[in-house]
Amino acid sequence: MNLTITDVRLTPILVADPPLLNTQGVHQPYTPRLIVEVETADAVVGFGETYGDTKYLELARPFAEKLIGRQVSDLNGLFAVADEVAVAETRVSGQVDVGGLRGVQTADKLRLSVVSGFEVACLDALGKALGLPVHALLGGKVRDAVEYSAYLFYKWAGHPAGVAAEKDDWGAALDPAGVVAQARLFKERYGFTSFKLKGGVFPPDEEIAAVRALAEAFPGHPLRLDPNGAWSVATSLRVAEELGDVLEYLEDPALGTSAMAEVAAGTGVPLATNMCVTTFAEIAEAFGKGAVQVVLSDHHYWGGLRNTQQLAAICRTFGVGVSMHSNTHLGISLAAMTQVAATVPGLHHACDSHYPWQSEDVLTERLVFEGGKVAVSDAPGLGVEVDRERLRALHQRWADDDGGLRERDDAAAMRVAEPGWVTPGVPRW
Ligand code: GKR
Ligand code: MG
Repeated sequence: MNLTITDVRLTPILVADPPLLNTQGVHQPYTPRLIVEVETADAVVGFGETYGDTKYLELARPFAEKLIGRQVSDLNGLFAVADEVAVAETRVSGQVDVGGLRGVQTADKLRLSVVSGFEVACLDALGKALGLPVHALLGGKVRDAVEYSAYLFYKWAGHPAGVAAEKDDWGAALDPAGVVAQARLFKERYGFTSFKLKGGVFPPDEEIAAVRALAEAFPGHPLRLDPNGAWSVATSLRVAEELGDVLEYLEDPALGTSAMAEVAAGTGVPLATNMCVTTFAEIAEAFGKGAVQVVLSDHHYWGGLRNTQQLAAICRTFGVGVSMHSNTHLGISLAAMTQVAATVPGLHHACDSHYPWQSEDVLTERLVFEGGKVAVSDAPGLGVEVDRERLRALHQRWADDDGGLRERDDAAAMRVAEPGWVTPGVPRW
């Protein structure tokens, strides 16, 4: 068996995304993703997926070149490659951005997001070469299915008139009744039994009413609300007080570790985050201050599946829960999330996934949620097959784009409907 990497292919794509609202704006009609392929000397091909904006692509290109001649089994070596590439790539050598819905964006996080795409592709290829599922390469599964939660969004019925977009059949959800109707559809279509509402869109009282309506419609089901740090400490505490009896957890109510710690000190409602603990460097302060009770890992920005396992071990050690964050992603990433989640002991909260919102995929067969769960594949690698024609078509859309869709920008998308829109300051309420 020859595990030497002989070719690496990067395919940026644009995939359809419905008009989902968040505190920064609205999703664009198409969103970028990057599909990574590594091929071995034995012609085994492994697939990975990561964020697809230009800054990721620019880092992935020199990274890809450096992988030729290395072994797909050399997963630790990927981090050294990332360091070499980043040193050469001066544009990402400092702080990249302090905002965003996924916490502070540092050069380190950008690098790790790129590593994750290659790590998953290498694991997929290695598994296929050895005839083993990825979960076996990660130490073996401790469950046969992984539970996901319905990811509810306030949304418009469609993208603004005149904007090229795919249609979706979810309808609008702009008030409590709309949110409940959406939740019913999620339950009907996928069997989800826990529900998360993306908040930070409307004044807190309206979102409290929506969660109350969910609690009435689905008594006893786990509920979460995530305003992406849009609230002050006082507002967060008021919402926690009002919804404490029905929330499984409150996700990133306020921005930053200090504010989260203040909220945590004032409420018994557990706090989850995918914004203030997004790198290993952020753990000590947040855990030391008791700022979060559940960390939502995103294997993309934590640097892959093995780093996700390490994060889970640290959380376990400190008595902090772990689950998974999701951003617009396709089936390759859902398969990767499912494989690693299958290996994590003590996964007590259903993972997030945007996948139901993505009507397009690059797989020959979409992954299926049954009873809100994805079965853990025991097939070699990730257990998914890529449809080359779909991949080509979605890449063509990316290649043809001249409208700025290659960078996800929710505020710019909102300005199409509301020309005066600026990203709201924080706290917004
Ligand atoms: O896609 O609108 C969105 C989400 O708000 C996403 O950007 C967040 O990163 O899903 C994420 C979250 O849980 O915060
Ligand atoms: Mg979140």
